[in-house]
Amino acid sequence: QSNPNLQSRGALVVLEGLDRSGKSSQCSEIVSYLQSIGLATELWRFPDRDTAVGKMISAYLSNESNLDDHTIHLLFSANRWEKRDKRSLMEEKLKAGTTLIVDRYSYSGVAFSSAKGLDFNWCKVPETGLLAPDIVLYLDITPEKAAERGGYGGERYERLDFQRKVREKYQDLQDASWKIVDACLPMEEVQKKLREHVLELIKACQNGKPFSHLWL
Ligand code: T5A
Ligand code: NA
Repeated sequence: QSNPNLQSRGALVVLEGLDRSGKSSQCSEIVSYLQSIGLATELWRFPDRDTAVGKMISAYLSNESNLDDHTIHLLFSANRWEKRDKRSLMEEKLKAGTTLIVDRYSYSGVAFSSAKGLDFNWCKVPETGLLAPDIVLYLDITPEKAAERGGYGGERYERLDFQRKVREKYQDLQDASWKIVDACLPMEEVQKKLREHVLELIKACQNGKPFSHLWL
């Protein structure tokens, strides 16, 4: 806090969880809330389906195309690296004081691909060197509960047996930056817990918190 080399910056917040755990709903809630109290905030999401790579990912997820497991893994990773293109846009935004709320990140990349049977450590390698989130808010739900929510079954990974494996892999990825939040609570209660974590973190980042990179 007293170190003059530490510049005030925005926070890098990642939401993770199984399909239908409530990530997208909660991300937009947090963004609106933070903006409403005057904090510069942006919503990011991965996959970003709008880029050239993102369009390939989107076709794969909706079963319009088939790709080898390694290939799609690297595309998901490339989709994160392309947002880094020469300079780190993410880092620039954060340094300018903007907080980023990110719907899925490298943890999804590793959890989903390793759940298919790819080597866990191999899956982590292409993510190495990306900016590490200041916090990972994991929306915890059983695959059975998640499946009871609307619209399940449309995309490639939305199967119970598969989501069970993904949940195990997520458990293997947990580190000190993770906060586990019960995603089965009513939405407002989930939001309250997320806000508390995020506000505390933003304060720390305003006082200057060093950046770190995956996978530390
Ligand atoms: N993937 C992703 C990889 O394999 N590798 C990678 O590197 C990355 C980044 C697409 C897929 O890609 C995989 C993971 C995914 O399978 P996506 O586009 O983010 O990822 O799609 P989903 O995660 O499937 O997004 P969903 O829209 O299904 O889930 P969300 O965002 O978690 O849930 P949300 O907010 O849309 O809510 C789902 C429903 O639940 C209700 C909501 O109203 C909504 O109807 N709900 C609640 N109901 C009761 N109580 C609560 N607390 C609720 N919260 C939400
Ligand atoms: Na989503």
